[in-house]
Amino acid sequence: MKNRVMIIGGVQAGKSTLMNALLGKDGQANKTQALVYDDWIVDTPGEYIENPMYYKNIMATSFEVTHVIYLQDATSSKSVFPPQFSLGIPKIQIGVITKIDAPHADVERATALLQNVMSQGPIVKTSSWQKLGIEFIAPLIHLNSDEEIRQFVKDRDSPYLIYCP
Ligand SMILES: Nc1nc2c(ncn2[C@@H]2O[C@H](COP(=O)(O)OP(=O)(O)O)[C@@H](O)[C@H]2O)c(=O)[nH]1
Ligand SMILES: [Mg+2]
Repeated sequence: MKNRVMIIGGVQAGKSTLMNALLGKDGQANKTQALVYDDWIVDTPGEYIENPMYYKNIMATSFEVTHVIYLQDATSSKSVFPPQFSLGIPKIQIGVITKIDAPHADVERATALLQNVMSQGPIVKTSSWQKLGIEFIAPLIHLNSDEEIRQFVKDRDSPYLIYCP
């Protein structure tokens, strides 16, 4: 299977804007009403994670990907994920924090929220608007083990990329 990532996160958290930034597409992201497949990324509607009725759609879609991005909005004080949600999806996990440029962004809070979702793994701190941190995401999707990812994070030595715990 070709390496591919599914992005999950709340409504308005910045998933589609991130997808466009990763694919080099500019302009406003439309409201995501259904799964959107483009090249190596699958974008999901925020409703999929906000309403447990749709968890089965997340599970079904996960069979089509090698990696999952758990996305946390830095401006939000709450997580849309149940605790340890990533344990239920046997795919390589990547945490992404969005909107770190925003005036009310709290990156430490977002990091703590993601650590309740993911047992371990990389966390990328990003701004799609200011193009911060996003350059690390495509290379991470090419790596096929947590060990390689841990080494990648160590080698980059960047404030925008950490490995947890
Ligand atoms: N400050 C800031 N706002 C962003 C960023 N990325 C997205 N947004 C805004 O957040 C809102 C939701 O974005 P969208 O990508 O549609 O979220 P989605 O529902 O998760 O797909 C929009 O108003 C975006 O312009 C960012 O990097 N910084
Ligand atoms: Mg969207």
